[in-house]
Formats: sequence, structure tokens, C-alpha cells
Amino acid sequence: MNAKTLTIAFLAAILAFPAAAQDPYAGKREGWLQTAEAAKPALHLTTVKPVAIVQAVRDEHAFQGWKYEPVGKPEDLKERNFKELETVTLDFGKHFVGYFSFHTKTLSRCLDAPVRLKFTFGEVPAELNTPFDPWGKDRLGRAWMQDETITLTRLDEWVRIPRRIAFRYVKIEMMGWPGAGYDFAVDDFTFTAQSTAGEVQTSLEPGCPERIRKIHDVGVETLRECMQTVYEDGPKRDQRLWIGDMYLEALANRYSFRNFDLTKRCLYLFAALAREDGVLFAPVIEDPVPHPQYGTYITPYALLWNVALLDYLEDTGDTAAADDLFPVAKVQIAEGLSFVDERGIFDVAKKPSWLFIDHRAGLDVSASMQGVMIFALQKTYELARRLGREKEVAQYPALIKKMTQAGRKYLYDKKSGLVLSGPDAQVSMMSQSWLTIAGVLTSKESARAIRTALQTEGCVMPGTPYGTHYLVEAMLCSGMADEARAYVEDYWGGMVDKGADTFWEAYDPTDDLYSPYGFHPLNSACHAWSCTPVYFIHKYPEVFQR
Ligand code: RAM
Repeated sequence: MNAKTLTIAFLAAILAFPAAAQDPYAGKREGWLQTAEAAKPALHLTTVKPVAIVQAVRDEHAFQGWKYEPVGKPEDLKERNFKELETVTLDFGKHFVGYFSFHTKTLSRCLDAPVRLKFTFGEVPAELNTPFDPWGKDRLGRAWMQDETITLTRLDEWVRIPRRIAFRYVKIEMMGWPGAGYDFAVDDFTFTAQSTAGEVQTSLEPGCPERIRKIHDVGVETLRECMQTVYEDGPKRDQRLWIGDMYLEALANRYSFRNFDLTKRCLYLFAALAREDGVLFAPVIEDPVPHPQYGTYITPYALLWNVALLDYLEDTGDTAAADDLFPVAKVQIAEGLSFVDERGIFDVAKKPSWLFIDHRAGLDVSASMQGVMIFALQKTYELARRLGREKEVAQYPALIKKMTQAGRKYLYDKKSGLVLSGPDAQVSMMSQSWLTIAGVLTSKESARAIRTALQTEGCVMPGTPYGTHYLVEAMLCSGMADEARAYVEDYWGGMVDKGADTFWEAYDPTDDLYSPYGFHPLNSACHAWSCTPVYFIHKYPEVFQR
């Protein structure tokens, strides 16, 4: 199927859906896809070369137990017989996303047998030094790991590795050699790096402390790498557009590249590809033609799409787009509200979808969902107000009030000062954070809840910078400026101290091998949702820059 027939097949499937589930966006989808296509920013390409030959060193103090030390210059390889070298690792100096090419050169005589080379690309040192196989059946797909074997039947030409790579280091190993006396060199390497981000449009105050500046810069690099033709979550894995990642990337983009076309494209893609009843799929994949990841819904993500739409309107003043997409926002609220019980509590037992709040195993999300739902109601009402469409959502303020009161009554324990979630009254940072962000607790109560939870043994901590983002946001909404800054310096600064040049998808300061996927090399080491210090540092200069 070519690209066009696939799009038509997708639209036909939507349109053929039984009348009972009438498509609320009938007649709109094709146009929305076209708007998304028209807003696609151009990729900026840059050619980069390796900066050093490096050698892996096992070091228990290094992040995940491995580090690289420089041992030579890439130019030294030009005349080196690769058969004697057998393996070499190159450092490109920083993280890049794009396409890798190399050139071979005959040194003596000509090929007797094909040459086979294995390339392993890695974002962090441990990824190239941890065996991938045997591959556990419960893991995500083996082919996310970036190892590629190439057989050359000719030398003295350029070869480009077909798949797009996200990496800083590449290890090249000799797997099959061209025969005795047939010597060759791998004498040139080129990487074509790509991003749609463009130039940073903002600057930090001259007096901004060095540590904050460093955290900021790593955040900017993280965002740059994830800004491809959509806001990707991770350019290594999953290489797709997720609502939750987009929401945070768009916040950081506002204070850095200010490339709002990309935000527009992503908002429209989600809308055009929504389920037949208008509910948004959580991830969208661009190739071969934009399509949703069928079957994957995340209610909190669908609700955050509304917030991203309001932010987009604030950033651009693009009322036409916000007005066009407003019906989508109403559908997400209606869907969310269908899981709210008569008490005004979001009932997770109704299992509406994957209720993703953070990757930390065992996290009870009931209290967090209450917060996300209220927050989305507030922001969607604000969106309606800006568009002069409050009448269409006139019931929202009463719902916000009811859910806020219910949150206080059923989820907040006045005595301990903590938000308790689920049948086991779980204490987690996410619960305290989300009820703070939603304004269920007063600012004083919030500060107490966050401080108490941080000192509570067994409090469930976020396992990702995604969850940690909301914790810092909650601190900033409850007058905890110093603690917020210290948290950013410790958490994101901790990654910088451990050598991060882009921020990681998952990070537990107490466990470098932490992975939501049961295998740390599968973690993405350049992950969109981790870039938000850029947003914090610019939005609150008095807290972070002075
Ligand atoms: C993983 C990725 C992605 C996230 C989803 C929920 O696949 O970490 O960024 O949005 O989970």
C-alpha cells in the first residue's frame, strides 16, 4: 500500500464506523491532516565527524559502571589496517540524531572475500558494553538496540546505514575478514545530524549560576534532538509522538526554539487521527503515513492535550486553530468525566485506559487522576473563555467545584496532612503533586503535604523526569521556591554530574540501573519529557537564575 492509499484506508475505516458511534469530527479529518502536513517544519541538516577514538573503562563510580577515555584521533584510522585493529570505538563528542556513513579503502591487493562489519551505536557508555543477548521475551523489541551488521562486497566507497540513529558513541567490530593479505582501512566517517528545532531564541540572565546554566543547556540539547518532524519522545526509542511528551516539549519550546509550527502540526495530527468517537490515541506514528498506535489510550494524556492546545493559543494567538480544534477538547473532557462517579471522584476501577502518571511500578494513580481531571477542566474552561465559547462548557465550573470538594473529602487526610491514594492509602509524590497542581489543596496544605511525603518512609517517588516535572511544578505552585530549585539542581543536576549530555527517560538517583523495561540499555538516554528544566529556569528567573 502506498502512502496515499493508506491514508484513504484509514479515513475509510473511520467513516465506515457504525452510525451509533458517530464521528464527531466528520468532514474535518482530511483537512486537519493537510493542516498538519502544511505545518511540518523543515529538517536542518549538519555534517559532523567523530572527535576521538575512545576505550571503554569499567568503573564502578561511573554511570551504570562504564565510561570512555580518549586514546587517539579519528585521523589515525586513515591508514590503519582494520584487520589488525579488529574493533574501534568512536566518540562524536555529543548526542546526535541522523544518518551514519563510512568509507573504506583498500590498503593492499583487493578483496578475496566479503568484509563484514558490525556497528553498535549507543547514547551512553554502558549501552555499548552490556551484552544484549539472550534477549528476554518480556522486553520491548530487540531491534530497538542499535546494532547493525553490514556485509561489503566492494571496498573504496561510501556506505550509509539505512536506519536513523540516535547516538554519541559507535563501536565498529570486524566480523568477517577479506582474506589473508587483503588489507583495508575504514578511513572516513560522517554523520548527517538532523533536527527541526533551529536556533535558540532566548537567553539566560548574565548572572545565571553555572550549574543552572549547564542544566538548562543539557535540557535544550535534549529538546533539540527530540524535535524532528514531530515532537518525538525519544529519538532512539520510541521515535513517536506521545501526547504527554508533546505537552512538556511544547512548554520547553516556548522558552527556547519557539518553533510553534511543530506544536501546531502535532496537535492537528492527534485530532485528525482520533478514534471514531473522537477520543485521542496517546501515540501517533508518522511513517509510512501518519497513523495512531491503535489500541493505546491514556486518559491523562488525552486530557493534557487540551492543556497543550491552550498553551499553543497563548503562545501564538492562533485563535483560528484553537477554535477549529476546540470540539476535540470537549470530547476529551466528556470522556474523562464518564469515569467520574456520583461523589465527584475519578473512579480508576472503571479502568478507562492505561492511566499513565509515571513509570514507577506499584504507583496508585487514583488521587493523581482526580488532579489531572480537575486541572484539565480548569484549563479547558480557560480555553473556552478565550475563544468566547464558555456557554458550550457552562457546566465545568460546578464540576470543578464538586471534584475539588470530593478530592478534599475522600483523598486528603487532614490529620497527617497527606494525600492518600487507593485502597491501601498509598503515599506518593505524584498524588501530592497532582492535587496541588489542581488546586485541591491550599498552597499551605500543599507545601505541608509535599514536605511530609518527602520525609515519609516508603513514599513512592517518581521514576522518571516526567513525574518529577509535576513534583517541581507543584513545589513552585506552593511557595516552595528554594526547595524547587534544590530539587532541580539535585535531580537534573545529578544526571549532569553523571555525564549526561542529554537528559534520560528514566532516572532514579539511588539506582543507576533503574529501568521501566527490565533492561537499562533499553532506556532512552535522550528523552523529550526530561527537557523541562528549560521551562522552569526561564519561567521563574527569580527562582533559578538569580
Ligand atoms: C514510554 C515512553 C513515552 C511515554 C510512554 C507513556 O513508551 O517513555 O515517552 O509517553 O511510555
